[in-house]
Amino acid sequence: ISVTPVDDTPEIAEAFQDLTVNEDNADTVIDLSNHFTDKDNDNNAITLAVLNNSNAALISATIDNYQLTLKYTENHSGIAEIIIRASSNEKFVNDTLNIFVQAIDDPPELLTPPSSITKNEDDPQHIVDMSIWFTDIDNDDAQITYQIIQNLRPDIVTPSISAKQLVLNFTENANGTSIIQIAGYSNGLSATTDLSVIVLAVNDMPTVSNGNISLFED
Ligand SMILES: [Ca+2]
Ligand SMILES: [Ca+2]
Ligand SMILES: [Ca+2]
Ligand SMILES: [Ca+2]
Repeated sequence: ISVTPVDDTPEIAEAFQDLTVNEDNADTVIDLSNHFTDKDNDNNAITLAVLNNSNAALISATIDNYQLTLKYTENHSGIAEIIIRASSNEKFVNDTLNIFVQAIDDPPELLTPPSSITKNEDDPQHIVDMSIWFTDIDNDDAQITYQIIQNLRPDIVTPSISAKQLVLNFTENANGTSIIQIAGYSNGLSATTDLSVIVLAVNDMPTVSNGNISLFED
């Protein structure tokens, strides 16, 4: 009687559990050195490979020395299915890892800081477009709303907001420098920026306060 040795396929020793992480999570490293077994040989004779990654735009999956490393694409969320193949002496088994990356609402960010504004005393109303100041990675920037947080010199300039416009009205005969702090809000989160408003003094023409003007006679 001759007994022909049978090469058994490798097996999954401990199946993957679903993995849930947040957007922009640090890399996940999973030790796979005992994830698969083979009756015929030691685990270190098993070779591992990423057979398929259903969402490479979301996650990169690499295996080095039985360590599976998952890297998450910045500001991306969604689902990926990673299939790992364990091969041993030309036989193989696959295991599937489901990964759920949950979206996180990022606060808006300052995109284009406003340039300072220099005006002359008694200049007419000035309007500033704020629509390019802030950006939000999660949604259209058109959804950002604005609020005046602080005005350093209300005695020289009065700011008000109309949609995405900052309206500046200047106080008569007042000059100096004000700093106006503006917040951009997106879905309850905010960023702020400062706008410098410089009002230059202008020498007013002398005015006649009563009808009596004394002129020198020669
Ligand atoms: Ca085997
Ligand atoms: Ca993010
Ligand atoms: Ca986000
Ligand atoms: Ca956001």
